This record gives sequence, C-alpha cells and structure tokens, in this order.
Amino acid sequence: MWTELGLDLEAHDALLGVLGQAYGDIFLSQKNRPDGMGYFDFVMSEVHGLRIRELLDEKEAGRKIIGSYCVFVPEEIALAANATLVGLCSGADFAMEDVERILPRNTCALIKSSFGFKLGKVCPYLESADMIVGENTCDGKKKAYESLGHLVENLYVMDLPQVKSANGKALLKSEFQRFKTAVEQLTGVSITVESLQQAIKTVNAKRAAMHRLSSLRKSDPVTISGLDALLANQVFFYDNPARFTESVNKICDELEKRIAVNDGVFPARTPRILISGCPQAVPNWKLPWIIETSGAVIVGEESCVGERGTRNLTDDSGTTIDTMLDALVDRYFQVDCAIFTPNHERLDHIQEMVTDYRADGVIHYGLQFCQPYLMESMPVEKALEQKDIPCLRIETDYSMEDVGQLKTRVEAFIEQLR
Ligand code: BJ8
Repeated sequence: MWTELGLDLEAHDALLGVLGQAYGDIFLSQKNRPDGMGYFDFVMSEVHGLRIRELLDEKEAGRKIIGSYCVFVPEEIALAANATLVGLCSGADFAMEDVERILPRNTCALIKSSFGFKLGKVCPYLESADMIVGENTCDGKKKAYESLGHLVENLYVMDLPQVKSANGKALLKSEFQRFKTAVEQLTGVSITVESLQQAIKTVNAKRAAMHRLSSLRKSDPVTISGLDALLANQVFFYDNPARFTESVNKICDELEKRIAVNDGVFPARTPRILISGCPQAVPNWKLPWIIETSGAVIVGEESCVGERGTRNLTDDSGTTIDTMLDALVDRYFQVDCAIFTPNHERLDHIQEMVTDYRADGVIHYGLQFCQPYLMESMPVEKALEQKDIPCLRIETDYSMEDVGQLKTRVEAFIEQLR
C-alpha cells in the first residue's frame, strides 16, 4: 500500500515509531481514562493503516479524496459531491533541512511541518489526495502555497476575506461557489439539493457530538482529560464522519454516567485551564502534556482544533442550493481566526469560554513566527487581566528543547491559580 502511494518507507517507519512511542508515553499512561477512548487509541494505532486502506478503497470505487489545511474549507461541499475531506498532518517537525531550503527559517512550525511531510514523503493522506486545498489566510500560508504548488499536483487555493464586512461575506460566498464548481469537476458529480442537505446534516451531527463532549467538560471533577479531548478534536479531521460521531457520542454517554457518580480523571478542584491560540494538529501534544503533568487539567480549547473550529451548526432548512450555500457562509463567516481584523469576537469568545468551562486561568499558545496569534495574544492578555483572569502567554515550536523551561513556567502559573 505504501509503495502504491510513493512513500519513503524507511522515513515513514521511523515517523510511525516516534509517533507510537510518544502516543504510548503520553496517552496510554493516563489513569482512569473513559473506556470509549479505546476507539481513539485504535484509530491512532491505525492512523496510517486501516484508515488509509479505507481511503484507498474509496478511491478505487471512484470517490475522490480532498486534503485541506484549514477549517474554512467546507467539508459539506466535498461530501455533497461524493468526495472525502481529510485534514492534512502538520503537527511535527520532519525533513527540516529540506524544508529550510524552500522556506525561510522563521516560518511557523505548522507551515514547515506541512512541507516536511511532503518533502519527506511520509504522509499517506497527502499522497492519496486527488486535490489539495490551500487558503489565503495568514501571510505565511498564502506565500507558502505558491511554493507548495510546485511540489504537489493538484493544488487549489481558496481566497478568504480578512475583514468581517458585507464585502468579506460576498467574497466567501463566491469562493464557496467556485469551490463547489471545482469539486464537481474533480468528482464528476453534480451537487443536488438532497446531497447538500444530507452533507450539512452529517457535518452538523459531527459538530454537535463535539459540542456535547465540550459541555460535559464543565463538570468538577472533570471526567475526561484535556489530552483525550484534544485527541478527539484531532481525529475529527480525518475519520469517517458518521463513525466519528457515533464514537464521540458513546464517550459522552459514558461521561454522563461518570459525572453522576463524581468519577473524575483528576481530583475535584484541580486548577482548570483554558488553552487559547494556534491550532494543535496531530501529533502536537507538547503543551497539553506539560500542563496536565504539572497539576492542572485543560477544560477547553479556544482553537481551530477545538471550539473555534466546531462552534456553530449550519442551518439545514434550506431548500435550494443557493440558500444552503448562504447558510454555509453564515456559519463559516463566524470563525474568529486571528487573520481577521478587527477580531473582537475572539476576545469575547475566550472570556465566554472561561465562564462556561469555569476555567481558573488561560494559557495562550502561540507558535513562534505566527504573527496573527502572537499579535492577538497581547490584547487577549489585557482583556483577561481587566477581568482578573490570570493569563500566561507561551510562544513555542514543535521541538522538545524548551520542555524544561516551559514546564517551569507552567508550574509557576498553576501554583498562582491554587
Ligand atoms: S482558520 S487558525 S486553521 S488559518 S500558526 S499557519 S495562522 S502563521 S493555522 Fe489556521 Fe485556518 Fe485560521 Fe484556523 Fe499562519 Fe499562524 Fe502558522 Fe497558522
């Protein structure tokens, strides 16, 4: 299967070895995990196994695979045209020497990672994709896609607004229409009212399951760790949607029972942290692992791999393609990515999440060289300070060199929350 995809077998094996080791150390060593996490353990053990086989089988049956790097790419349109959308790996350093021949050193780790997986030929999702969708979001990504276009065969770039104005909304609508046409051309399938309605329902169900899981994290004691909840948020991007929804709902059933008998994974009154900032893609577990091994529990992620990505469902009552596209635009236009200016909604959402999840403090996570989120970390800190909510701003990358230093800072912050 790997030869079929043109992967570098040695490099791929090495990557899986490191991933498996990290996963075992971080996830499997946790105590009293919900039984339902067994599904995600299985998915992770088969992340480059059964799921890829499924995708290749789908391809053989004529279905197209679309890879994406951003939550603005509407899965509903892909599904409605009988395609599968998968999030592409960008959570670990790989082939950095090669990457830095193409991209400046001071590019964020997430962008470098996406190039590293391509240059190192280690990502079966990327290699199996029939179309790769980039988006004009931050400057780094926007310019990097110009170079990525020389490395991959079918790169499609979606333009995105940077201002939440009427013009911005009109741009998003026209870009969703253009994407719809491109996906229909790729698949040879015309999207119908019924197929789009069904796709909206499928994705809504997936997001609703995540809302249910998030809301169960409000309890004290907390019945699922932040690491496990993050894992569910990460798997959200590449699992089969219906199976994912069912698995998350099963965990929620279990958590409801645990809440009824106060069976937590951390003792009651453990300091509660909200993480806010850049997305944490698989296998970026560094900061959550530091936090949860330093005496605190993460109760929410204000992140695209988290609530920013899953917040709000799409109105599924439309009866024409156009009204449904409008409903999609309404839903996606609310995503408060830091590329927008101004971006007051994000500050409001962070404060709302602190209240809703009863967080004692916020850790703002910014990747080095990520201008949008690092810039916003300052007003975020200020807004929180004004409400007496402690905030720690962390700037890091994917390397493990700063783990000791980060742990010291995180421990001191948690101490302050007690
Ligand atoms: S909607 S957050 S998924 S763009 S970390 S590459 S911002 S320099 S990832 Fe994102 Fe879409 Fe926005 Fe969400 Fe640039 Fe920053 Fe790197 Fe980033």
